Amino acid sequence: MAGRERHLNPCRPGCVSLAMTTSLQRPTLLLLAALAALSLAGFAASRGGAAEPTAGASAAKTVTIVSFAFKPGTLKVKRGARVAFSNTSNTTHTATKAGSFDTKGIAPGKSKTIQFNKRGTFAYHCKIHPFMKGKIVVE
Ligand SMILES: [Cu+2]
Repeated sequence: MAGRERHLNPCRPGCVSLAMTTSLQRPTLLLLAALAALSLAGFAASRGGAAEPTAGASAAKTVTIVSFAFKPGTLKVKRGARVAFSNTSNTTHTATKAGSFDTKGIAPGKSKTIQFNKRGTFAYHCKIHPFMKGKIVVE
């Protein structure tokens, strides 16, 4: 009896400290693993989410024509994105890049949508007011 206790006693602090370290480390490791998994999943989801609308071409970006300017002046989009040129001014305008795209005349209050399927920088202008300039950067 006494011999057994003496034999067990030295073990107990060791066992307890071992149990304590593992019980401390295990949740931390699990938590880290869970966080890593979550951030990976979130990353994958955000990547997938970002890629899908452009492929589906459902979400159009907008360039607003305000008086005699394109806003934003430079718009970055993903390849395949649709860009709506929305004319909020009281004059007809175009967004034109010779050889690439041409909205033709956009009457006040109207908009025209162009899909950008090629990568590159498209510097366009208004055919009616050539000083009106903008850029679409397709990535
Ligand atoms: Cu114009």
